[in-house]
Amino acid sequence: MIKIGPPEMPNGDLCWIREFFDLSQSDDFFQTLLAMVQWRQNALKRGRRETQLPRLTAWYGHSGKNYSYSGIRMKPLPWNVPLSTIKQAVDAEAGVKFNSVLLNLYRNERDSVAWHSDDEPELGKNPIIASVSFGATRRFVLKHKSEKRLPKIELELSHGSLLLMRGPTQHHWVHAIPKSKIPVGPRLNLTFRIIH
Ligand SMILES: O=C(O)CCC(=O)C(=O)O
Ligand SMILES: [Mn+2]
Repeated sequence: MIKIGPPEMPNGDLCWIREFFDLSQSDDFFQTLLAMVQWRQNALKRGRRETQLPRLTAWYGHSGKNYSYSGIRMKPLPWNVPLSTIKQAVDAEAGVKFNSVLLNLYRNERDSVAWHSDDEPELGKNPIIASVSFGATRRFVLKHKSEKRLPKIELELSHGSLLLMRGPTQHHWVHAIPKSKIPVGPRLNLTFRIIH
């Protein structure tokens, strides 16, 4: 377990467990979720222009826990067995009960997520976010919103890893998965959240 916080990461609180799920469990979850999840291609609307998100997404959770980001409204699909199993393990580690999960499928090196923080109002103040990764390793980068001189923090989020982001992290830091310059296979990421 690697903990990252002040002074290396002012206003941040990360806890990273690289082999949270073992290899055979991770292989299993990866294959099952790739096939079973109802992946969608969402688009961002800016005026009359629509831009497709550079990844596929899905939203699962307790019924009624709707989620909106960048103008996209998502109604949750009901929990399935692999997602509930992962949720149980993540809840136990984080010491909370998550009620929803946003899934991202990065099909190859060209898929990405742009700089943002998970700070939608329905997540409340100082939200805890639990991020589970399966498949190809991708670089996850964090940068401070106002202290531009602070170095970026980079983590190689690998197959079966769990990253907890807590406390004021979302208020002070943005994060991204940049496109990769070298070819990579598919990667799945699950961010468990508590919608109030
Ligand atoms: O894929 C990741 O590791 C991060 C995804 C993410 O930041 C998000 O869905 O909000
Ligand atoms: Mn995020």
